[in-house]
Amino acid sequence: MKNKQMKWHLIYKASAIALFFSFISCTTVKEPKDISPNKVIPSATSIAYQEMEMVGFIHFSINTFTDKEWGYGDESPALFNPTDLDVNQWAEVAKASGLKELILTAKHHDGFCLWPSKYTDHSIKNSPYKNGQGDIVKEFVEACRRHGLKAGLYLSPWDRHHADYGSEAYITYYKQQLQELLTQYGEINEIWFDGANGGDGYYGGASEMRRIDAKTYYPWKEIVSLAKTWQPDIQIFSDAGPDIHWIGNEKGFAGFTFWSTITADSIVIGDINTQSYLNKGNPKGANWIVGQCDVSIRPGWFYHKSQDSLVKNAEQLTDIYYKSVGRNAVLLLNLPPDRRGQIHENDIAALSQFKHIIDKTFAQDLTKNAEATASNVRQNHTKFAAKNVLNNKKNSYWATDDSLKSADITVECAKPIVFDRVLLQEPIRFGQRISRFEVDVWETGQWKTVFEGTTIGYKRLLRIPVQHTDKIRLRILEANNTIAISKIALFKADEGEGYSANTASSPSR
Ligand code: FUL
Repeated sequence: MKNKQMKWHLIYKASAIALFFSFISCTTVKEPKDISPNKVIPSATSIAYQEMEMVGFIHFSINTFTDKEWGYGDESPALFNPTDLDVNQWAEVAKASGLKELILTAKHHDGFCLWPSKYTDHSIKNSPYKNGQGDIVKEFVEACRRHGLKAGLYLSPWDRHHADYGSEAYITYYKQQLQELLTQYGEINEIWFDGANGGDGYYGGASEMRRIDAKTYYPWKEIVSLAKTWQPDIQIFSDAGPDIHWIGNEKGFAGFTFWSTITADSIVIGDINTQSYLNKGNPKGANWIVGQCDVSIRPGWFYHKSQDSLVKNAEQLTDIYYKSVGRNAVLLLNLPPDRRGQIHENDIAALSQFKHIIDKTFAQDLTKNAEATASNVRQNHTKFAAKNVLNNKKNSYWATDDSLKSADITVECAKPIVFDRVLLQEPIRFGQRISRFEVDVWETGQWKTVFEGTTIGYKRLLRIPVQHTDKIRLRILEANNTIAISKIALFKADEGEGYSANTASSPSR
């Protein structure tokens, strides 16, 4: 009897458990899978780098004291004598201007080293600065850390001082210096390999012309792998990446069309014929490499007193911002310290106005309380809902069903708004997809096209004439994979931008 009771008890228990589980599986709606990624997608480190948006350059070296842009290589280290060097000021100015990283010219083309390298005497150890006991790389990296900035270093491959430049011995020297920089100062976040290479120079007294074969002289693959061994998370910049690439000009402008993909193997570092390729990227590129737009706040990369009145003003800096950050790239803005060793007051004034303008323009997203609807929502599921483009959740996005080649999304505000800036973003963790889009506004009972665009990528900022409307529509016309958008936001430009798409000769460019 006892056994029979036990048996019934067990059967009862088992069916209750089965019932419970079938109830759970009926009521839990399974979250659909994300859209499938493109063949080429960014690493998490590349996304984090792109999200920094603005980083800074510090060109400071012997040229600061000789009033040159490119030292010949015969300059005496005794000339390097900043009277009131303040690395904290560099970091404070950078931080206040919204830059997330600084990159210092540890060695420029003239070969002078801002750290006491044990492989050369052509360095700070033979300068009056701190009686030859100084190490500006160390001071710089520590100041960046103190201020929560990432720290990067520029080590010029070209060296107009070194006697062995052009031979194998120099390559050994170059690797030794790289090792010093990447192993003696804790975490270094970026290393910058400049493309300028070969020409006349001092070369240990030879004073001659030396040309190298850019294709074969530097063992770049080995250098990159050494750098990654010494600093596993470092981001490496060069014309060909592997992590960050030059944008093809020194004006700070990415192409109107700009893809984050290129085929790195097709690029020879220092080859000027690749400038247009680097400026546009390549939708079929095999590698995801973040585009970086370098530009100086002054005409020169180094400080020259004669350029104190030629500092780019806030309007010019804002224009650069739209053409770099606003075109899916990262802005690298150079702030050259003067002979004191400090960023000049004029540069600080321009920077703070620039920051103020950008902050004001983007302070208020006018789509607050708006609704979004789309011509198609993937699987009709809330995970891909149109309204996802309006929230600030990092990973949410609107997507369509796979079969669609075009689609549109409409944002309707609760009341009419006045705006002239549009922010668009793609969820780039799945790759970069959009290659043609248009933006329309609802005006007197019909749609009017106000912008015709190509790429979007991580971030696209559009400057359009002032619009008064309550409805805006984004039409995606071409994409290389399932259509997806992560953010749409609308803003009214601060007057300080001094740019009006109404009067600009080519509003969309
Ligand atoms: C160039 C160099 O020749 C300039 O002096 C500067 O350092 C700039 C950032 O890169 O190629």
